[in-house]
Amino acid sequence: MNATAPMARYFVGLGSNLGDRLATLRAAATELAALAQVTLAAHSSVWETRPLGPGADAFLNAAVELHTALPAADLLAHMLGIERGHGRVRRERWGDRTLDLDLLCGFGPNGRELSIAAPNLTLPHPELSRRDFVLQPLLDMDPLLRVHGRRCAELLAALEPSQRTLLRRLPAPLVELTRP
Ligand code: A4P
Ligand code: MG
Repeated sequence: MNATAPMARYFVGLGSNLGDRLATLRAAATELAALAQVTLAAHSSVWETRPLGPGADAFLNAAVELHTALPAADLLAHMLGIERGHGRVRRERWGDRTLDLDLLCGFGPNGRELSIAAPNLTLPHPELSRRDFVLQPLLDMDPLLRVHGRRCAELLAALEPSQRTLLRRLPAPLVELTRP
């Protein structure tokens, strides 16, 4: 990679409600961090959440901040590869899943929010502002983050009780800190 290539900031949501959910989220975070030309800059807490939609079992949700010069479409392609590696089979929309990786939002090297409306990629993620299980992890990493020009803290505070899914913050971190 060109060391001077301009970096964008991307936020990726992780979700799992099948199998060993924490092990899956941790493996996915490690695999995202190991992608060529990608740096893991921050990670949220892990949250247990009530399933929104037809899913039967509680989810674990988290998010990470990645810095990269890759275009958003290339990052999404890598994310879909990681999902497939965890046995993700696409069945019903919003249904149960071993691993779901969503590209939540991104900011260009100038700090400006990226807005994309391509057939296979919408950015910011269209459901972001209605989901506490992505807004809260985003706030864990950056309490001042703004999406669609609005503070995530405001979007979270505006959610109706029926939209709220957060059950508890896990004491276990998503990524173990390695001490020198
Ligand atoms: N795609 C377009 N834009 C994006 C983007 N910003 N990020 C396309 C990721 N993918 C994007 O995705 C279908 C296609 O969307 C991809 O191939 C990509 O090209 P998918 O993951 O197969 O579809 P899905 O996940 O079944 O549906 P959808 O609508 O993406 O569901 P979500 O939004 O992922 O929600 N409840 C709790 N508590 N926690 C959860 O994590 N997750 C869902 C699924 C439902 N309920 C939940 C949770
Ligand atoms: Mg998805």
